[in-house]
Amino acid sequence: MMLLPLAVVLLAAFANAEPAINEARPHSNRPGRFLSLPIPQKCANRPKQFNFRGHNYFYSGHVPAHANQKVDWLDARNICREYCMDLISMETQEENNMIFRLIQQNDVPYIWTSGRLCDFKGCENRRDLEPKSLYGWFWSANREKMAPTNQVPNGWGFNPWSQTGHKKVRQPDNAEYDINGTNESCLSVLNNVYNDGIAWHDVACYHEKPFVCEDSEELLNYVASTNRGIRL
Ligand SMILES: [Ca+2]
Ligand SMILES: [Ca+2]
Repeated sequence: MMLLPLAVVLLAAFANAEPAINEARPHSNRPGRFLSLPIPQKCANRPKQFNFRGHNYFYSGHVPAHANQKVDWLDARNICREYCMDLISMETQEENNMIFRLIQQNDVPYIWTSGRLCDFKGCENRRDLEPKSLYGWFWSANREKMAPTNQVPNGWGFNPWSQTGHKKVRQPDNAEYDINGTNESCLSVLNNVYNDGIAWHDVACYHEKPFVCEDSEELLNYVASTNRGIRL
C-alpha cells in the first residue's frame, strides 16, 4: 500500500482544507478548524475498551464522557487525537469484521471511520488518484491508500463498500452532491440504512455521528518521546 505524502495531509490539516464542511455548515463561532494535538494526560488515561494486534480502541457510545455525543468527522478525529488515537482505519478484514460485530451486537446505527477522499488542496495533479471515486480513498489516521473501491481488497473475501445507497447504485456514489452540492468525502459504516446490512458508505463530512477511536502509533510515539517516563 502506498502512502500519501505527509505534505498532503498537513495541508489538509492546517490549511483548513475542508471546504465541504465549512460550506455546508459554517462554524461562525470558530476561528478555523485544525487538527488537535494530543494531550499527554489524556493519552495516559485513554479509554481502552478492546485491543486488536497491539492497538487499543473504544466506541464513543460506551465511554461515559462521550456516550451521547454525535459529532462531525473532523470533531470526531480531534476527540480521538487528544487521546493519542485517531478515528479507526480498517486495513484488514479481521479488523473490519471486529467493528462490524461491535456495530451489530450493540445495534449501533452508524459510526465515523478515518476514511477520507483525497479531494482537498494537495490532492490535485495526482494522476494515480484518478478517477477519485475508484482510487482517491485513503485512511487519514495513517495516510494509507485504500484498495480501489470497485475491487475486493487484497486478502479480503468481500468488498466492504455497499452495493447500494440513496441512488440505488454501489458506493461510493457521492449522492449528496446531487441534492445540495456537498461532496461525500468521509467514510462511515452504516448499519442497514439502505437495507444493505452493515457496509461502507461515502457520506458528507458535516453529518454528526458516534465514532470509534484507534491508537495512533504516530501520536503515542510523539507523546512518549516528549514526556519522559510517561506510561501510555
Ligand atoms: Ca487499524
Ligand atoms: Ca454515499
